[in-house]
Amino acid sequence: FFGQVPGAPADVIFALISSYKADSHAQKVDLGVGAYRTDEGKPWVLPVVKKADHIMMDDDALDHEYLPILGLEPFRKASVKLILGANSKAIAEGRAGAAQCISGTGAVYAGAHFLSKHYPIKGAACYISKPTWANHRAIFEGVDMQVLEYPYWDPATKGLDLKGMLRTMQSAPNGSIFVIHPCAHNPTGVDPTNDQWRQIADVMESKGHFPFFDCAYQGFASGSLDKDAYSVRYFVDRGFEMFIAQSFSKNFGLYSERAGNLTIVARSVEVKNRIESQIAKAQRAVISNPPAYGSRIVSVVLNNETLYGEWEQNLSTMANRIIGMRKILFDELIRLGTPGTWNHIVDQIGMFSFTGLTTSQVKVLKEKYHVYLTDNGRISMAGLNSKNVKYFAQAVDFVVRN
Ligand code: PLP
Ligand code: TYF
Repeated sequence: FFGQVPGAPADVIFALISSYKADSHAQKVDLGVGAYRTDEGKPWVLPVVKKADHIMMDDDALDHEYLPILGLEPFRKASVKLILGANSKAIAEGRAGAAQCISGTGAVYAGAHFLSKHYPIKGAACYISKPTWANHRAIFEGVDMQVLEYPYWDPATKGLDLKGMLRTMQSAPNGSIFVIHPCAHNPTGVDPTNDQWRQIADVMESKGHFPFFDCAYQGFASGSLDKDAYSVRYFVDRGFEMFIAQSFSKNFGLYSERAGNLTIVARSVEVKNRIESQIAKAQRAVISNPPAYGSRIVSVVLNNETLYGEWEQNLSTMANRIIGMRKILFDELIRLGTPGTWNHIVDQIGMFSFTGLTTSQVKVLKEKYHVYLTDNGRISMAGLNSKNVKYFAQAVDFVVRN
């Protein structure tokens, strides 16, 4: 049957993980995947997650029955509250809905799939930022939507190309779909300011565009969960209907447990219920119902004031270590007198830095220094630690000079 099937290319990031693992060099450095590491370069199980684990293990009432199709009720409620804020008018008015999904990826997929079936404007295109997380294109093309790009990164300023972004939003047909990173943009680490969000909302409102937020790093950008939700809450206050895909992979360190949620802000309770019913129908055919373990952990923490406070502290530990590494890397490059400007290393936020290194420089980093990062020059800051940051700075210094 399958003699004609062509092979598909490997996922870039997962291929990078494999080549890093296969490298036996003692000083190898992994700056590829966006996963938090301790200063010892090890994965970190958050202490609050360990606590939640024990609470669950001691709970004799827990069983392994199926969850409902849309997932664990207290998880869904808490996820919506986390992103929209406890005082959100959308929650008070009962028009905020939720579907537990297979982590952030599954939430983007569930939303994209729904839009491909039910978006009122036939043939509406979906705009993603240039650059963005590679899966955005794959997911929206996978549900047969036309994918276009809006400018985001300005290589000249190593910052946001706000003009280009607004120009594209302005010239896109009315009612287009825009996938937006609410905080800690992947891969650039560049976010709009509050005033820039206002300008973006102004254009999107006047054009009747639909915002689809993909929130994979709440708590990682500013270290404050509320501040990181600013853009989403601002858009809700302005009266937008929207989807928000939420991932708990990074902020809970639950990568493999696939805990995520699609928050839906609709114009009315009625419409919210109908959207949820359609997503439930689609979800039934794809996963039947979501997995329980990760969502139970998240739910235990989000629904307990003490544990919530501990989670915030764990988040600060991660965010602050990353900020510290930015500073050390920056200082090192300045000390070495590495040609170019490096302020963007400390100005960018979240898990990633978009260094501005070229594909050929990245190649030398890998071949000569055993430093692994994506071809676009993105580094996962969490891969840097007190033992390898100077080595990395020297490697960058070399490739920039040669
Ligand atoms: N969206 C963005 C922008 C991401 O960077 C990621 C992963 O890092 C995700 C979504 C989804 O990740 P996951 O499926 O592990 O929640
Ligand atoms: O960009 C990253 O490193 C994270 C991790 O299919 C990731 O988003 C990468 C690829 C993928 C899923 C997660």
